[in-house]
Amino acid sequence: MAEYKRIILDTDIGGDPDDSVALSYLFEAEKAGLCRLLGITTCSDNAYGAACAGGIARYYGRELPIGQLKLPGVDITEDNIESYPGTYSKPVADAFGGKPDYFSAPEALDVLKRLLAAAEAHVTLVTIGKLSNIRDLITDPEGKELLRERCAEIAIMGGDFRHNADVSLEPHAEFNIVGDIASAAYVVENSPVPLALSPYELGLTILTGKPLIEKYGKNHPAAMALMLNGCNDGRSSWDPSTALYAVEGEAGVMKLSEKGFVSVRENGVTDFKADPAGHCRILSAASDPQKIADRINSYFR
Ligand SMILES: [Ca+2]
Repeated sequence: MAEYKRIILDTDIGGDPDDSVALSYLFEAEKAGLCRLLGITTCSDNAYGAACAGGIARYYGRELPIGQLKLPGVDITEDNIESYPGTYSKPVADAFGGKPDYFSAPEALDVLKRLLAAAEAHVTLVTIGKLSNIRDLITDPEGKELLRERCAEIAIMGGDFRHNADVSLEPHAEFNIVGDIASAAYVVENSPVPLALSPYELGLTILTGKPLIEKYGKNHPAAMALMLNGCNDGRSSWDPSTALYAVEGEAGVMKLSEKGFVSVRENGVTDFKADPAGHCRILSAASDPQKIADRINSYFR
């Protein structure tokens, strides 16, 4: 039997709908025998991230550990939880019976450590939100050791490096980096395992998810997420491209840069400097970027 990729996903699901498309791709790839999704953690700025991810898992007939980052400094109770809904996470969780809820969900860091400790072979960690949970994992001595032992690579949706190639461009600070600049800076500097970064410019112009809308309408959780956000032609593929790389590698449609170091400025702008001693590489399209979207969408038809 061909070896499959073991995947752990950390996601800020509930805001931008491309997380829901990425998660659906992972479950479709799992059905195709390409990977096994071991568990999910959320770093969402809403209180329904875990339940939303659980709704998508339930749609695909899967039960798996799901952890939620309990929002630091925020005391969410039954009385104020409606103030933290996210744009689509609550409707998707409600419609698809998503569990666990915010109160019963285990802490994301505990789930990450438990999943790594139980992994039978090397896993690929995929992050498609801010890097808060990953910093927590690396600053935890046991977590850092588990990463070193059990994780082959972290695939990160984050950064924007266009100004490094064309110095006339104004640098753009990317959303996932800006969401927690200190954590992003810490992770790119201190990760004990190699990093592959899928930058803003890779997924920006290519849309995925439309076949789910055409085939299922609101009967599919990711299609529902897209429709609730007005993305009836699909959504930019930042997160799905990162998931595709984690499962299938360059897949003939992407290519990795040479090795180097990524740094994060105080304002969230990212820079890449090629260096054979570096542990970071940057993804780009191998040829026509549309081929990346076509490959992801092919699982949804
Ligand atoms: Ca995301």
